[in-house]
Amino acid sequence: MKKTVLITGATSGIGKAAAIKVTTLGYNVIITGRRNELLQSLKSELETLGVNVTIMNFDIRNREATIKAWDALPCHLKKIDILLNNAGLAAGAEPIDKGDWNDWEQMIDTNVKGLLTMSQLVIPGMVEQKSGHIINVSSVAGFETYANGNVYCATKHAVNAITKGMRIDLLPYNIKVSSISPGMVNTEFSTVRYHGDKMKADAVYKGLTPLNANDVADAIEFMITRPAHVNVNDMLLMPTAQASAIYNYRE
Ligand code: NDP
Ligand code: 8X3
Repeated sequence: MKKTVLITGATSGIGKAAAIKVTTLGYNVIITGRRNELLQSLKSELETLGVNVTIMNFDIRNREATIKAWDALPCHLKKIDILLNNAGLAAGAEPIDKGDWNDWEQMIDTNVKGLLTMSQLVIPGMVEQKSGHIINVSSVAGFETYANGNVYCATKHAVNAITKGMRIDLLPYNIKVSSISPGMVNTEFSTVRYHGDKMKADAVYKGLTPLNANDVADAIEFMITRPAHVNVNDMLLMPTAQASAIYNYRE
């Protein structure tokens, strides 16, 4: 029987690349996000590979909507083998004294509370079946705090703490818990961070070659294809031109 992967935030970037990757590997997939038209077109694309694709269309900040979407799944689809907690964003890049409360709330509600809501829905099934793999998308920002990164970095530090806590608490149930922590990846991330300002977003990647979403999907493939007794705790994946959150080399 094909295994099922649930990916939050599959409408673009890393989540979309991961959805394409896992379906190519033969997994069935549940894809989530707010932009339903993008979910529909991805579903049509992936179904040509002969796998089952299910859409869950909700805003992960809305706990009730997330629970409702989960409850609407047929029972057999609630048996999740791999949960990729990917939905997330940075909103704004301001010093702490100038930050926007709405941006802060959006990041905390998506990156931390959304991840917890989805995990809380999926974990009981994994505990019951005594198997599963949770992969949380963290960031280099989960290890380092950089200027104007304050709250975004805090959310990814929280993701790292939650990942470690999950790994400990789920030990008796044969559930693998990993995180993947990329540096710069050229997705919609920077456009979202700068509220649609393309000039600012493009400047992030100027003069260097960032990772692309498929590079991250390749790393996720490595994680999910290890033997049963091997867990990748974390993978810090950087562009060659980025030594840390702060040190880059630009031509
Ligand atoms: P994208 O903006 O391309 O993708 C973000 C995804 O998250 C989209 O599918 C979006 O779907 C979904 N999402 C965002 N907010 C919500 C919400 N409220 N409800 C449901 N879904 C939501 O960025 P990336 O692919 O780069 O980001 C994916 C993850 O990778 C994030 O957690 C990010 O923090 C992390 N990351 C990114 C890095 C980068 O440099 N790009 C580096 C390190 C980590 P929709 O808008 O349709 O709801
Ligand atoms: C995204 C990478 O360096 O902008 O998590 O924080 S960074």
